[in-house]
Amino acid sequence: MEATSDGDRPWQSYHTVYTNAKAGMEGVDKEKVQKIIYELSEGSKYFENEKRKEAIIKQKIDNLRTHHAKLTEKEITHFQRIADNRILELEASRDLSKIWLHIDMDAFYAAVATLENPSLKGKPLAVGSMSMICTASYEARKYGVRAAMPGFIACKLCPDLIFVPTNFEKYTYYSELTRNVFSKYDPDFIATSLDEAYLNITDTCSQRGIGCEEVAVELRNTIFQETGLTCSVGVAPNRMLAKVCSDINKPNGQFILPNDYNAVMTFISSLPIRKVGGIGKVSEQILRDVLGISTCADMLQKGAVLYALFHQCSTDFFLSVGLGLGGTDTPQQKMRKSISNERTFSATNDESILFQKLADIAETLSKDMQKECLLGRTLTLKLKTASFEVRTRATTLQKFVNSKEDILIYASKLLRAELPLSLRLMGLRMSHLDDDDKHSPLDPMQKTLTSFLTIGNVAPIADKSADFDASDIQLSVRDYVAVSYGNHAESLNECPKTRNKYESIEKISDVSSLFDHKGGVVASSSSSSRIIVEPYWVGGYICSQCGIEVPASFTEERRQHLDYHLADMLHKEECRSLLQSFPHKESGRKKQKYIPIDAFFVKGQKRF
Ligand code: DCP
Ligand code: MG
Repeated sequence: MEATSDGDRPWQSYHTVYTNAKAGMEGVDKEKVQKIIYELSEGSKYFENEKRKEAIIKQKIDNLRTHHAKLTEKEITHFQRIADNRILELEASRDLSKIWLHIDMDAFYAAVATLENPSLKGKPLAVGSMSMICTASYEARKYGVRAAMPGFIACKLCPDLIFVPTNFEKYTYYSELTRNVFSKYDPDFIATSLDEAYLNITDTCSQRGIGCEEVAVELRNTIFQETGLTCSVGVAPNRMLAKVCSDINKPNGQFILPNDYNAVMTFISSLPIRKVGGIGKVSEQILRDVLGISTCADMLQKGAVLYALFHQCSTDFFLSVGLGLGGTDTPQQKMRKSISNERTFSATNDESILFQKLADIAETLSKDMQKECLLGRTLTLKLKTASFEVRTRATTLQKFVNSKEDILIYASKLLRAELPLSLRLMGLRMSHLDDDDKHSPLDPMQKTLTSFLTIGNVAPIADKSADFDASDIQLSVRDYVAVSYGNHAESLNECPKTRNKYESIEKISDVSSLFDHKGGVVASSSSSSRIIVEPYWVGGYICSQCGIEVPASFTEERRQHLDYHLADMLHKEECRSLLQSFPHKESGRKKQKYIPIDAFFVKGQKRF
């Protein structure tokens, strides 16, 4: 933001999520929008939070620049060799045999509102309220109005703006209609939100002997016939590229990137990094300001320095972006098994209100779980404070649960440990799920204990890939990560959002959370005897803990997956301490310090 360094035009560097261009905002007078947003938000908590984040990022950029400047020729040569080898390996993994289609409904909530009330057609429309809007029609976007923007700012940008309230029943209804169509083209389609999905259309194309272009046109027509809504489609050899492509001809358009090496490399050579899912505002800023990287192709040129400055899994991701690689296999269904519900509301520190809201969320979550016959064992509480800091706290239960009462007991315990606090969002997520007919409630505890006894210490191996001390940047990045989640769809005003097991993520957020990994020891259970290292993504997509693959763009999936492992680690700590009371089982082991599980939920302690 650097608001003070720009003299009489401080808004010029005031880049917020509101000033990011979305489809349909190409001709917008960016400076005018920035000025209005700056003036209206100056002094607000949002403004303060943006300043705080900016200071953290600036510090990180300075540290990285210093580190960059200190790199010796020998180090550069060393990292260049690593980068060259990795590029060869990544290239060898290129799979051009699959055809992926990404579909994204156009101005979804606004389009549904217009369908229900045709008099709104062609008018500047915002869905939401004065405090927050969820989306805007393309007519409104011309004025700079966009999702996640407070309504009062939107009004200033577009005085004729019409507001309509949200209607989640309707969105779910239309979303179901679209999913019925998707399943005809790919029964294993991956829905990433109510209005977006990835379809592997390889089989459809070959079985029907038609090209992907024809499939895309037919699919869009069918969606329109079934729903009356338009959508945009991108087709490419992998999901990363397909998503980029679906945005190119929005609204009501499509873009096909052929399954051809030269076509992919040409496409990627001038693609701005920001267009790639997982590279958000912060990643873009860091890569640009530290290394002068602006296009995907630049990533390949800077491979050595990337390896020198960032953790291997981050750099692997960057290089794969530079090569135009992305997910081509359908992730295992198991990975999408988590269920959550969250609400945004006007910030309050009234504990009775907060506990009432928590009870409401627990009730919705419980109902959704029961509807899907799911039981869960890892409960995560997500909080967004009045100052926009996001915290997550997780606990692993001794048994699988899905009743409101059970969920509320543990959720309340997690919340109580954080209070007093003024909050604007709360959410509950249940992961580590199972079908309720598969296990008796006591099974998991038994299973964990047994596996511990047979496998022994399962702490993952610390990353030793780097002889680089990242301690200088680690703290600031951790802080940033804690505040960075949720720029996106979490800004709804009092609107419940339940994701089911088929909805893996709402939106892609920033891969900058990966930056923090060099030397990424996060939880030290006992400083002398044992170190727990947070699992990380080997090669950018393989979990270091269990080997399961989750593509980089599945940010929410990854978060849930890591939550699960972290909670599991904590649970194993408990088991380990229990075992210490049986010396004959522990002979030959070093004494472990018992860390009560509650210690990890102490106020202010961040695990993410
Ligand atoms: N949404 C939200 N809050 C956000 C972003 C989105 O509530 N910050 C909701 C409203 C959108 C829906 O999710 O209608 C789909 O999000 P998209 O990002 O796909 O946006 P749209 O479908 O509205 O527009 P586009 O045509 O750009 O896809
Ligand atoms: Mg959309």
